[in-house]
Amino acid sequence: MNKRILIINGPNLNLLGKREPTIYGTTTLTDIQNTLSEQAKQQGIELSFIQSNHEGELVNAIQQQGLLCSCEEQVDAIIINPAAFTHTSVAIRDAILATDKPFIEVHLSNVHAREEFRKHSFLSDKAVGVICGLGAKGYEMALSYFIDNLYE
Ligand code: CA2
Repeated sequence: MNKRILIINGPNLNLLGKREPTIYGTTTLTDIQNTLSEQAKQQGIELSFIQSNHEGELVNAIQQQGLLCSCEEQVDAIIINPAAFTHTSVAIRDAILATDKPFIEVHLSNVHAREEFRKHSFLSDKAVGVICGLGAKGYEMALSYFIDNLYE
């Protein structure tokens, strides 16, 4: 059966490529999703995407796709850029942990080279891995990791 991976993007990431290109680059979220879809298609992996500016919507999507639907429909892994919710959201942490699925945390920017408050993440200690500072490439690397490791 094909593996499924959920790609989650948090608040304001819908603005990618349209504002603040010096920090977040010129690639749009649609560009990122198209590249990932192409990468996944070649490997027979099914991706689903959610971007939301609302914490509760992200929690609902994580519950729905990682826990509440039938076993065959559940995702096998999660790639998440929680954006600002990285540094604030116990609710997203709890939802992700409740799924018991492996996840990789991705950040476009190097959060450790920015403001102090960006150094703390409510997810990193439970992630399979954390990728930051490599721009859109970070999502591709996370997907590549799961492509190589989900079948073990
Ligand atoms: O570097 C990342 O990927 C972040 O998750 C991005 C978040 C930030 O709060 C995290 O600390 C690090 C912010 C996303 C905002 O995205 C924008 C994109 C274009 C223009 C304005 C904001």
